[in-house]
Amino acid sequence: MTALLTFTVLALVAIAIWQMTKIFQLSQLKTEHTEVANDNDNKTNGYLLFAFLIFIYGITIFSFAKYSKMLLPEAASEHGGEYDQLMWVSFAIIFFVQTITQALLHYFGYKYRGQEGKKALFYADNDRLEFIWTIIPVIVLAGLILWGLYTWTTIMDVNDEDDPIVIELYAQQFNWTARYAGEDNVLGDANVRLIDINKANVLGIDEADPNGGDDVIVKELHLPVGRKVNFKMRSQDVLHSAYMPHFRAQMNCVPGMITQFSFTPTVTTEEMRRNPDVVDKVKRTNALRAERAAEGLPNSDPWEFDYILLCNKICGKSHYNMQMKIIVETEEEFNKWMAEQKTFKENMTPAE
Ligand SMILES: [Cu+2]
Repeated sequence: MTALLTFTVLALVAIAIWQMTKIFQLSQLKTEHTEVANDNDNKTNGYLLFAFLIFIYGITIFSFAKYSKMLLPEAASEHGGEYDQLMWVSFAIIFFVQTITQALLHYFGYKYRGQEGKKALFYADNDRLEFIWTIIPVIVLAGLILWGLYTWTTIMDVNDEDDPIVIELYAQQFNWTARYAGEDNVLGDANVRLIDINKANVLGIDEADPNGGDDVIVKELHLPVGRKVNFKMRSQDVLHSAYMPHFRAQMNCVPGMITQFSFTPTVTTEEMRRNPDVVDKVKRTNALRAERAAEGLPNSDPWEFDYILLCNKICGKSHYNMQMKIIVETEEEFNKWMAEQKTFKENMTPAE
C-alpha cells in the first residue's frame, strides 16, 4: 500500500514537472532558434550528467547497505567456498570497472559538451589505445573463464571415490521424494511406467530388481555431515530443478533421464542455526511474523532455520511450494534415523 502511494505521488510530481515545463516553454516568446541548444542548455545538461552519476553511486551504496543481509549465509558444502570465491571475484571486478567507467563516461560527456564555435576533432585511430583496451579485457576475461571452467569441471565431476551415499531425488508436480540406495548402496532400477499406487510403489521401482528391495523412500532428506553424497535426479512429469541454495547446488530434473550432482555437506543444521547471519535472518523474519500474528494473519508461526531443497524451474501453479526439508546431522544421528526407516520391500503392499 505504501509502495502504491509513493508511486502515485512520484507519478503526479512527474506530471506536474512536465506541465510546468510546457508552460515555461510557452511563456518564452523569443522567436529565434528556441529549438536549438545554446551554450547554457549544454552546460545545464552537462551538470545533469554529474547529478545522474551521483544518483547511480548513491543507489549502489544504498543497495549494498540495505540488501547485503539478504544474501545466503556461508556455504555449507565442500565445493561451496570455491564457488562463492569465484562469484565474489567476478563481482569485485565488475564493480571496479563499472565505478571507473561510469565516472569517465559522464565526465567526458560534460567536458566535450557542445559549445558555440567548437568543432569536433576528426581522429581516425590510435593503435596503442586500442591495443590497451583490447588486451586488458582479454587477459581478465580469459583468467575468469579458465578459472570458471576449472571450478565447473571439479564441481561437476560425479565419481564413486570416497565412498559416497547414493540418493535419488524424485521430482513431480508438486513435491519431492528422496530414495536412499539402502544397505547395498545401489538404487534399484525404476521407471515411471512401473508406478503402482495400489502397491505403494510410488516411484516405479522395478520389483524384480534385487537392488531395489532395500531402498528407503522418504519425504525428508537426512544427510550425515562430512560424507559425500551422489544425487541422481529423476522427474515424473515436466522439467524441474533440484536447488539446494545453502550447498550451492542445482541440477535440472528431466523426464526420461537421470541427471546427477555430488557434494559433501560440511555444516550441520545445528551449527548453521548458530551462524550469526542465520541468527540475524531468523530474528528479522520472526519479527515480521510476530506482526502478522498480531493481526491474526496466517503463516505467522515462529520460523526456525532449516536447509531446504527447492524446485528452481517454473513447473506449474504450485511450483512455489515445491520443497523438501534437509537435515544435516552427525553420522550417529543419521544412522539412528536410518534404522527407523522402512525399506521399499517392507512398505510394499502385497498384490491381491
Ligand atoms: Cu518443480
